[in-house]
Amino acid sequence: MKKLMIAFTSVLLASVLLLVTINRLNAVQGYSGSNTLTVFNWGDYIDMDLVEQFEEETGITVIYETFDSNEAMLTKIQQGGVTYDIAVPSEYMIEKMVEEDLLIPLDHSKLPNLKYIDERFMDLPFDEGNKYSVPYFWGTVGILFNTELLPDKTFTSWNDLWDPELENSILLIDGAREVMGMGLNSLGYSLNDTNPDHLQEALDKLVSLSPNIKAIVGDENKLLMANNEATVALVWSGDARDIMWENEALDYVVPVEGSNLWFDNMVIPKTADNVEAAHAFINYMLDPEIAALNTEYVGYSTPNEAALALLSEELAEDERFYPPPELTDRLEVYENLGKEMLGLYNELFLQFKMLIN
Ligand code: N2P
Repeated sequence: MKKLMIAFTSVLLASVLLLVTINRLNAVQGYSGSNTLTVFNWGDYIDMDLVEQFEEETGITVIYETFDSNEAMLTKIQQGGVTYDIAVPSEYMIEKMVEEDLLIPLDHSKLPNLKYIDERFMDLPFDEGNKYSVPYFWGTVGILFNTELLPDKTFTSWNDLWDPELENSILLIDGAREVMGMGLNSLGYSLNDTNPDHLQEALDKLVSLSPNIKAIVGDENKLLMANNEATVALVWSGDARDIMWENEALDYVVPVEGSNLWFDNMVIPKTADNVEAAHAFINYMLDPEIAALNTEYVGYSTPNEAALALLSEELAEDERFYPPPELTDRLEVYENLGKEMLGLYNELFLQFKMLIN
């Protein structure tokens, strides 16, 4: 009997060990391939609880990485060292990535929730037929300012930023198109201008703004503005929305000369290792309830019509963040200006940055 007990216990122990080993192997396998999804997104641009929920629902492990400019994102994808399954570039960058053959065409049969996107945001010139990209968020670029700390200032024009009283006050986005675009717009030029003389003029104009610049920053701008450590910032609209929830003294305006209207879309880069899971993730993010929760969390404007209907009126009807066509009509979408021109924008911006930081 004792022998029988020992034999039985040994078999039981061996089975438990085997099970543990199989589980371990599965976990490791998850990280090395088929059950892993690598998402590459802008900083502060998703509700991580929703990512966790996706993992729970699908058993897919999400590896999440962030970037803070289209240019930085492109470099990482071109290097090809990481198997990014999803990226979220803006329109002009999508066009460039298609040109460089860096994207995989989407299988629309795996994206039934695409029907919830407002048709205004579908089939745009940078990706006709949405062959490669699906709308994620959209917005504008404008000025965020503190009405309590600057009670006598009004901000309607880009040129209001050149006021000598704003010495060492302004935060700028760390983006070549945004900052050069502001310089160009302040001179009455298009933010897609390709005349090198105009670009040089824009740089000179930016240089004359340098005494007023406090810093060129990434997502730290939120904390600095929320804590009254800076009074003015060049920002993307959704970041403004998010910071204004924290600090009620702040307001956001899109200057009269015009500005940028942008669209960030989800794409599957050629670096992808799990195209199936990438489609599942995109479709999940398009679900109206998920998109609504994500919108409430990040503050950006959703292109998802069904999600918008689930949001509070206060959020969905705020024209600062859901600007009417009269406003969007006078805004410009960045164009893909070609390698050389984008190189010049980057180079001039770098010259300016070196003066500031
Ligand atoms: C989020 C950045 C949004 C980028 N922090 C706008 N294209």
